Amino acid sequence: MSDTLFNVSGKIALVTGSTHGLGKAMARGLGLAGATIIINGNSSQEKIDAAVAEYQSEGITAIGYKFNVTNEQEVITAIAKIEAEVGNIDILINNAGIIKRTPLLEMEVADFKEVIDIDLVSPFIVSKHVVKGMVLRKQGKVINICSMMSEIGRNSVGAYAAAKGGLKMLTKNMATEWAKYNIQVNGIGPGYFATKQTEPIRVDGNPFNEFIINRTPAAKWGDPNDLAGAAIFLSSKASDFVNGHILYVDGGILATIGKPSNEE
Ligand code: GCO
Repeated sequence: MSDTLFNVSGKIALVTGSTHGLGKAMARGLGLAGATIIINGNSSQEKIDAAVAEYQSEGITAIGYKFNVTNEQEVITAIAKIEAEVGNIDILINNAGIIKRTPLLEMEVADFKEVIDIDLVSPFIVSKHVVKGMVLRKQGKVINICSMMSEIGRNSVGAYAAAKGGLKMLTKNMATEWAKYNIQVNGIGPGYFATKQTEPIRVDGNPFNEFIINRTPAAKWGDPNDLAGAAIFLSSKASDFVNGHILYVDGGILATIGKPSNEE
């Protein structure tokens, strides 16, 4: 029974920003579960090729496409190409994102806008063009990668928090508009994970490292592979009546106010 419920084999999943980090871990999880993975990145073809080779070495069917998720024309062209060369996209994970850690009073408007553009506007652009096909087929799954910062703030990440808070509401609105086409739109809200993006705040000796471990009931940084289960659930039949939900995978951070550092 659960075999069919959580089955994603044969499905085609586009994961934006999947050459590294959380996107890669989620794409890998779906790939190991039998989905065909469309890898996307925008930095270089070499990086995409290297990621594709890595996925393939694990027996995953993966194909790479380089395009800029903030450029609507590039997105339209890439999606048409993917659909012609690989097939219809069943699952879209809007994962590509950046962070700039700059206090608001010191932040340039251009930098603020760049974060909003990549983290909030691009999920709109990519979804708009992928979902058109899903509407025709009356079936689809969209997962927007949110954040702890969809719910709470933190010094220096104002633009990112504004984008991720917006992405939570965009998720709810997409769910509202598209549920009638049998398209489920949900979010995953990762807590603090050990990735390259968090490396600068995770290094030993940085007080933030100890702070996060103390702040997280599970008392550790997450392993990116811990996101695979949530990605599979929200990509499969098991979530067919789950709409507009943000599934936080955070070791319990949002469940608690935290504790003083001298408390076990
Ligand atoms: C930060 C982090 C964020 C978090 C993440 C929490 O500086 O606060 O780097 O990116 O890792 O988004 O959900």
